[in-house]
Amino acid sequence: MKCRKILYLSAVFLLLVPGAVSAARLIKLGVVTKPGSAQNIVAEKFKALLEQRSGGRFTVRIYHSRSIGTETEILQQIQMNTIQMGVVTAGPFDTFDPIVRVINYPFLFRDHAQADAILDGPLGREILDDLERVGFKGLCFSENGFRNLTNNRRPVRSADDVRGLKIRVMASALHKAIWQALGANPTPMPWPIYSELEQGVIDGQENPLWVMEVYRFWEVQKYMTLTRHVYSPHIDVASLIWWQTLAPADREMIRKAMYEAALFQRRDNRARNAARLALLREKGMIVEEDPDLASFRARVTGLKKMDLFREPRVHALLLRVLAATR
Ligand code: EAX
Repeated sequence: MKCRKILYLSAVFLLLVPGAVSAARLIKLGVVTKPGSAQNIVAEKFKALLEQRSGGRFTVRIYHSRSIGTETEILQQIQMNTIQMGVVTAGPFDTFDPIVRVINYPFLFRDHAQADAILDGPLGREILDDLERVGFKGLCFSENGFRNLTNNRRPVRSADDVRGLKIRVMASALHKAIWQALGANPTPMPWPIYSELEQGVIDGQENPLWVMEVYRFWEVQKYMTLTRHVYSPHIDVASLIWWQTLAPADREMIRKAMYEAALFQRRDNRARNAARLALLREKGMIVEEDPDLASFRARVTGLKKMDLFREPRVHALLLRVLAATR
């Protein structure tokens, strides 16, 4: 009898409280790279934290390995809310909002500590908030990492050695301009690029050390130069349309889970770089650890005057970030 009453009361409660019985809310989250990649480590950590903390009210489904398209296509789907979240390299954002070029500026950050201080601080927040104008809720930054050049033609020690190399770049106007300024022949191409490297369609590419490890680039690239020319964050974003449907407490829970996932992944990524370098050498790559970076810097200083930064708000922010990192 008592039991029946409870059943009845809970049924009434469930009818009266909309959402109380709705199935767990499904969050579709896109990354372009495969399991084991920097983006996936963020995504998996986020999934574990959020599902546990929400007591299963949220379920995160990760789409990886280009199963829902390139990074540009993932961003388009987030804008439309056909998927809700993404961990996406900052590069391809620059065709959506040119403000992102500011953080992809070459030789901007001295080291990880400086990158963290700026990106986790008010300047980083301004960039994240600016993304609302193009339909993204910017949550925080995790990392791809400092990018390094690899190629199959010759050892690269100074910027002169780059001349004429056919280098794959991301779908980013700034990345293309950087390699043009360096004298290379930049070729925009979406990820992944293993077969293009293997077939010699391109001579080289640039990415952080984890990429060379996870995608076995020692099999298709001979020379690596630790150029660290761009510090490449991921921007961890949600669809603004979707975000606006969430209760404030859920927003807070999601934001915190993603930030903790980002902090976890940055630490994890950095801790493994020394071993990666050793592995790539052991596998036969020839590594230039101490290139003539002054020659690289000299070629890219003109970029801040380019059209890429002509919008006043973008230019103003670039100058402030340059001043803050000097
Ligand atoms: O993480 O396309 C690229 O070069 C990106 O760095 C890619 O997401 C690999």
